[in-house]
Amino acid sequence: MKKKFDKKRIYAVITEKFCLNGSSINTLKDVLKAGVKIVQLREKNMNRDKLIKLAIKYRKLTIHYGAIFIVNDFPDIAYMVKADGVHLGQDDMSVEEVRAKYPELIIGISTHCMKEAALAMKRGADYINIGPIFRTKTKDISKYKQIGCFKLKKIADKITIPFTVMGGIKTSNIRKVSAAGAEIFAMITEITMAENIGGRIAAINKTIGAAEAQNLYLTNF
Ligand code: 3NM
Repeated sequence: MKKKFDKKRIYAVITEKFCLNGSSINTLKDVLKAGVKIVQLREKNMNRDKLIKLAIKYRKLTIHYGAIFIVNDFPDIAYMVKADGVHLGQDDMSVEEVRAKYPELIIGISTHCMKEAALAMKRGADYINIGPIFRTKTKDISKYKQIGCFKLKKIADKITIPFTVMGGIKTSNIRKVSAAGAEIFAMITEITMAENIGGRIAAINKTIGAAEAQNLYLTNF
């Protein structure tokens, strides 16, 4: 049955070349042991057989730890390894096509402005990512404007499906992003380049908890 993509706070996106320890699987293990409940396998240039083998390992481990598993870019691989979902870019197969072919998959899509976000909602995405919020060296974002927290709030207010935020999200800016309406934080390097992944995730969780408490206080004030 299709899983619900709901509030899970941390969305860890793993690309092996950004793993400080050099291993996607060891990074995944640390992330899952630390309690993260959504992970994405993001490998744009990996040999297909290698990616499938890696995705099968991801599936086994994520089931063991009760985490949602999303595959970036490849709906066929997501389906083949029984992942929970697929994350699409603006240039990938459309939401409608993926939905028709693989109705069981959660479908997420990257969006970079209100217009793309509105279109993704209209097309029936299960969740969207909004980004890049801040500067990041992890992906070439030169064709996109950084969204920043002011604009994020405007977009967030109009979104009626779950959304994640990405691009330069760090423990140090989570409070600001949370105050702008974000509830699920997608991160690559803040997690995968940490020397102590478990410790970093504990710190992120603590920061999100404090930010949520502060937001609640301000709304009830
Ligand atoms: N997508 P980091 S930003 C993969 O805005 C990706 O769509 C983005 O990496 C988008 O957490 C991004 O290390 C890179 O900044 C995020």
